[in-house]
Amino acid sequence: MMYRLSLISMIALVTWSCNTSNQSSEETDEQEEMTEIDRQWWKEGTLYQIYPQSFKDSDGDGYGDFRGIIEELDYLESLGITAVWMNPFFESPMVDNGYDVADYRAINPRYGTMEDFEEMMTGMQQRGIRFVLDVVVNHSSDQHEWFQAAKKSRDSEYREYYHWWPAEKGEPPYRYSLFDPEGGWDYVEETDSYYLHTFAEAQPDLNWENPKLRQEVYDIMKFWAEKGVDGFRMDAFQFASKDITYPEFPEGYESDFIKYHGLRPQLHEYLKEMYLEVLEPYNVYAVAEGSGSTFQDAHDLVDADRKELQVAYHFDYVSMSRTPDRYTLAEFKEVFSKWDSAFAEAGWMAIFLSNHDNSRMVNRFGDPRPEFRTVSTQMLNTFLLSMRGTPYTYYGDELGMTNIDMPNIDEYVDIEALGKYQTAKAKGADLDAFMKELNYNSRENGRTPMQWDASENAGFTSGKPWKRINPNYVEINVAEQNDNPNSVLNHFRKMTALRNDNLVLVYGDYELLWPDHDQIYGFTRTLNDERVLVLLNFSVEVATAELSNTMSITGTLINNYSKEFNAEGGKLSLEPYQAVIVTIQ
Ligand code: TEU
Repeated sequence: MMYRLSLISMIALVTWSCNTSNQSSEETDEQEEMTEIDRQWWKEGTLYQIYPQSFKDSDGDGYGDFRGIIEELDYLESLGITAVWMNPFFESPMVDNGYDVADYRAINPRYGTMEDFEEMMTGMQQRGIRFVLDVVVNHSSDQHEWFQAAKKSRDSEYREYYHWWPAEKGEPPYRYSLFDPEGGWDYVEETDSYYLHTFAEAQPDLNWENPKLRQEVYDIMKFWAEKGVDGFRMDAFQFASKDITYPEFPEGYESDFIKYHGLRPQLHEYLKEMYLEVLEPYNVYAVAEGSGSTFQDAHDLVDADRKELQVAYHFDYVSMSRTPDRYTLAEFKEVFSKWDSAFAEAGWMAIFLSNHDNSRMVNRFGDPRPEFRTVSTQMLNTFLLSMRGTPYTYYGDELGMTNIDMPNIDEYVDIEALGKYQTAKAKGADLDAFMKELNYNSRENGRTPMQWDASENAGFTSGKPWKRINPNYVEINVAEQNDNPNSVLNHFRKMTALRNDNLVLVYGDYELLWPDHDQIYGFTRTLNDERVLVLLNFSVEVATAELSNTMSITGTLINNYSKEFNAEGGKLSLEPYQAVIVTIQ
């Protein structure tokens, strides 16, 4: 009902028209009648991120694979999601779990074949789920044939695909590496030179200043666009353009390395070129991983008139709550509210609370204790799915999957964690304190296998899982939650349905209420005459607030407590982690 009312008064300016293959003609007619809003499929609905190695194993080798995902296509559809972003599954020596690509057109056999991929993607698209590919082109693997040829001869046709510093010029100017404690240059004996790597030693940076390399990248993207992918997530692209005169950077510059390594003006030229070569002709969109350091940087990347990328995915919330002393609700409100206001008039962004580079959402922002895990995860999912911006849900967060306890470094395989450990050790840091923090925030937490049921190995694999399964799978799993109407899973499904049916939750203006309240995060969303109020108790205590007398509640859309929500006389009272969305006038 609300959906229809909002549509009547609007005409979409579909400036960059979306793929209409699974839109009904009725919907298309309605879009033509709309005004004011630039409707796009990638703004509406919910995106679900799958870490393929950990989702479902079909052949018992302990690694998730495409056929495992095919087995769960109906599950994906049941979630009410509208797109899937999958982490890399290309040929790779797996130094950084696939973010080190050795062949951009080949599938790592661990995940299956190209036929399996096509069947999986088509299966999603037939269910109204678009597919977003991870494009990792700031760097390749050192096993890529380009690098293998480039490192052997200074005359190789691929030499200029990478960044080199000839040893006869002496030591190269220091460059910071995110994963390598020894810095960003590594020596290669064959050609007596150093190559640059922003990430691990096995991830040499590609030279975007070279037009031939850029053309290779566009050709790779076209290859996948022709296979039918609907969008791209541009991994670490901020670092792609470099000043190849390699100036010295001031000492200690790494504390602000994005300023030095990221978003050179030339990058915008390259993105415009990519837009014209790939995004526009193939009618696909692209998400920016990282958005510079200012709002202006983000706008310059994603505003429609820039013709570069389309969705900003910034890191401000990621920086919050990285340590076990966590965040304050005031900070949380401030970060989300300021980004919302920055995008109120132009541009678009993703909203997320976790991903494969972070620990689990409920540990960082909610309350993982068994008695509060369900309600606090539901509260966070209510938040995620009622904000402006496209919600990006990480697999397992629809169940309330939690961090895994890994106090001992011997169990860690992630290159980032191992690099940080080496650095801490070399600096003589307090290793007990370091391990405590790593256990809380490491990327390993978010990569444990999906918890399907209470059987051995959580129904993830019949073999030995590549990574230890969180022992709490016995309580937290899909099978257990499927039949429980009050589960995190069924609440998530209600939220996706609510968002899909109410454009006010997608496009409505956001207004923060009670900015100083230290328990409640309340905000309204307004689109024409539609108005909803989102009420979230971020605390373990009952929380109260008073509603302004200009607002009256007309109905309840969702409530994670079975007790009826009432607000007699404008007095609100929320149970611990209660989350309610009401309509208001
Ligand atoms: O991450 C890019 C990035 O900027 C990282 O610093 C990220 O913030 C860090 O890993 C967080 O702990 C991307 C991918 O998301 C990441 O998984 C890869 O390891 C990285 O690129 C290299 O490809």
